[in-house]
Amino acid sequence: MTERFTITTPIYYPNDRLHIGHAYTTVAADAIARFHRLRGEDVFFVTGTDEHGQKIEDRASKVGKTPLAYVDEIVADIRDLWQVLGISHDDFIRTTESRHERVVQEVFRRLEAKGDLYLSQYEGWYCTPCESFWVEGKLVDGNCPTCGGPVARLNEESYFFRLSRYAEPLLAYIESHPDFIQPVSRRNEMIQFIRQGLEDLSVSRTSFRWGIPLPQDPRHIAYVWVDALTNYITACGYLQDPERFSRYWPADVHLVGKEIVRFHAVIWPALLLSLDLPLPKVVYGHGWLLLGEQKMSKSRGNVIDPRKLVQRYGRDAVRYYLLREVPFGADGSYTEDALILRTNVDLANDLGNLLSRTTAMIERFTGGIIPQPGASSLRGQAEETVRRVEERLARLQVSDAVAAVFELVKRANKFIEEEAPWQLHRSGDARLSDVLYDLAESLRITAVLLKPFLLDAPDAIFRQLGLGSAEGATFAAAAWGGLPAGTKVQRGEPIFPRIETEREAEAAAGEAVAAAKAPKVEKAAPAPAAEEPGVITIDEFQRLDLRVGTILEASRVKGADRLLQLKVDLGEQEPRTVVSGIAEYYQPEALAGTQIVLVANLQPAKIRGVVSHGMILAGKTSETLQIVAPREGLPAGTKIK
Ligand code: ME8
Repeated sequence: MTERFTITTPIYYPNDRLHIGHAYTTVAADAIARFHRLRGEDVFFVTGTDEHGQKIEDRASKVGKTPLAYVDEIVADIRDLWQVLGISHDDFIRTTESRHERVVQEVFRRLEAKGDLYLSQYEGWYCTPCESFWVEGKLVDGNCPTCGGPVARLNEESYFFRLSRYAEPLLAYIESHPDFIQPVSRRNEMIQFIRQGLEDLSVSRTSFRWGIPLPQDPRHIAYVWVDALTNYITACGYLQDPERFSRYWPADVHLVGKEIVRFHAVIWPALLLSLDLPLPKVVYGHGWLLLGEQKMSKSRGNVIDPRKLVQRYGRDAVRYYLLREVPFGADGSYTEDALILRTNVDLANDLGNLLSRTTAMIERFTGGIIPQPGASSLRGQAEETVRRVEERLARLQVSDAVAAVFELVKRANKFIEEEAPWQLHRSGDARLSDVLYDLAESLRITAVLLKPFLLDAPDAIFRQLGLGSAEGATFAAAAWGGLPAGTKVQRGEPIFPRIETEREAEAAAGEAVAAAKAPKVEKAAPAPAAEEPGVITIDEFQRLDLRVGTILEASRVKGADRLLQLKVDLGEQEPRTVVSGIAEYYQPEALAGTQIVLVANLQPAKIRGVVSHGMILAGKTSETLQIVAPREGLPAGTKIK
């Protein structure tokens, strides 16, 4: 029988637009879901919206809308956001749907039948943004211990769920299921929390109307957390589709932010115990994305819009950043600079260049045809990488799994420098085909392993390797040797163009920008000049944009004995054309793959009819000339300082 796998995200409050904190959880869940699908499992991945409660009622009335009209608009926006990010959920549940209302009402009936529901008086404090009740002793300086915001005194009739009854069974369950709450720090917190004793939970309200009325007493509206948590069983078909329910419940993973672990690891399992339903296998509480020191949150208003980032950098870059940057489980700060750096270093330089260098060399050295495999040097590491990705994702170590793939990419880049295929080619060494096959096959496996995380790059890599689309490739395709010899590569555009920061763009525009600005700064003090003649300041040096490049192609310039025309990969969208006076010292055929240092912001110049965009550095004596290159090889585009 096919394995099945159910994963959920929190259902988000549609009280405002979502931000990258929400995207963080959803993209991580998406990656895990895609991984299980790649392994051929029957996956059920559900996300949705938590639409009831006072907060939404208040927001809607402020803008003069009915609560439903208000949430409808935001929900449409949320669905669109998930599409923009390529989220592959199988169901999107809204708590306002009738399938859910029916389940919540039946849950209340069953809690009552079990003797777990009673009417009493509630006295305490309520935090509306967190939809949480607190007893006096739990407040911090009189404020909500979760968000630090003000709380309101409540004194009203309420139904209570006998949570206290479940403290012992819950503790026993948590202790006998070490994987139930993850990571282990959250598990320990929860054990502490339950050991202090659990009080019965107020599960209904009479102070607002926007919610699901209790069937036994319609004056009362279901407490929003009972309404919300129940979404997980509604989506799996509880009380509606027994076959589906027994297939997809219990969930394998509830992925949530750490601030709501308490609801998922205490209240929810207690409700399930009362309903005689199996408990979810794992509740995983990941860390927060911070902006500076603070949690990014709708109520604080310090949020980043994921859509803008996707527009600017592409969905793969944003997904990659979210999945890779912060060790999964821990908190981490968001910065746009870090996103740009990740994209430029890992995606543009490491991965993009590996692909462009490999396909360029296969074109030059074997006529674009993938050679026969021979003795392999990368196979061991590629197989180890497959094992690591599987093992880490199975343990929900998402960022570590992504990192493992990029270790293989780094190894393959280093392998190019070690083996110097252009030299093997020059000396007619038969090992050339082993090396090229190793590189191409490592790239193909990388593309398969990246499928849970990135959506466009795997296809682009497959296409450039001449393999068509990556869509049909399952995890089994990551086995070494799947790349058929004889395939014709199809070099294309760089898959991840380097992102220029504003500062760099200004530097590259160089003279033009300086000249255009000149009249405006006439009265400003001149930049401090160096004291000694012939000495330059650090600022003057920094105007030079020196970059590592990789020669993709070289040819002679017609009618000029000393000139070569080079196509140089600088990690930019298009390779640069550079004309260089090195023809007396280098054979053009031998140059593909060679690294150089380029003055990248030199004013373009037309030389013998060819426009040259930069100048490569070389040392010259009376006998010889040598191109300057980084000693161990560096990714194309690396800045020399
Ligand atoms: O809590 N960093 O909804 P919500 C990381 N409706 N993740 C973040 C984040 C941040 N800065 N900000 C938000 C609710 N999240 C309830 C859930 S579930 C039965 C009901 C993510 O809209 C994280 O997953 O406030 C967090 O738990 C969730 O969004 C909170 O979303």
